[in-house]
Amino acid sequence: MIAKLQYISQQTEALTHVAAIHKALDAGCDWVQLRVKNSPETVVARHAEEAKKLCSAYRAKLIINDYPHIAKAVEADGLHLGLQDMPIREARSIVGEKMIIGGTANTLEHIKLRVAEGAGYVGLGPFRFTTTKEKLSPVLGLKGYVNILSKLAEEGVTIPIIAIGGLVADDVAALLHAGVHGIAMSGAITHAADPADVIRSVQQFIASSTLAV
Ligand code: TZP
Ligand code: MG
Repeated sequence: MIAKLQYISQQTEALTHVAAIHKALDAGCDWVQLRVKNSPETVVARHAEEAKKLCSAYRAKLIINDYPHIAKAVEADGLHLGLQDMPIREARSIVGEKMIIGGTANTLEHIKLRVAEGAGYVGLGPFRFTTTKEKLSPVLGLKGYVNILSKLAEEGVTIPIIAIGGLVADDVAALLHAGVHGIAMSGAITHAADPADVIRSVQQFIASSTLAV
């Protein structure tokens, strides 16, 4: 089962990745992605070990961005790969059959590629401009999501779609209504004065959208 809210880790002046993850876990996140950019693999591996210990203590799921060997070594629950990363099929041979592999997409064609590759979910975005990711793909906006999701439905393509990119709690209801399975958030949680308040709002939107179905 793919969760409805994924926290994407982000380092700040005040917080390391692991401290940011700890804060998100305390605030109620139960699905976390360790996303470390521009660091040597040995450093990422150390963060991953610490993140794994923390997530296990909180009974939260841990996804590792970019590094199949690290995901395997720390026995993460999942691996997330971008379009420029190792193909999902190749990563599967490293991480084994059980691990969830999520893949990034920006278009309908990317989603179909991810399905063909055997992804367990797709991170579709960006929803709007964000400084969290470098080399951002074209912004989709709500219209872009509605367009892509309706074509997926027409063509009978089923895979959990996770919206990502500049999301705040107030975006969640419309995106769930458009048909996304869940959402991924980084900055809106990391930089919140009260992350628990953001997570509570998101979870309320999720609960009311589930009731509406
Ligand atoms: N992929 C597309 S946008 C994005 C990623 C990893 C960044 C998400 O972070 P934020 O701070 O929620 O915009
Ligand atoms: Mg990547």
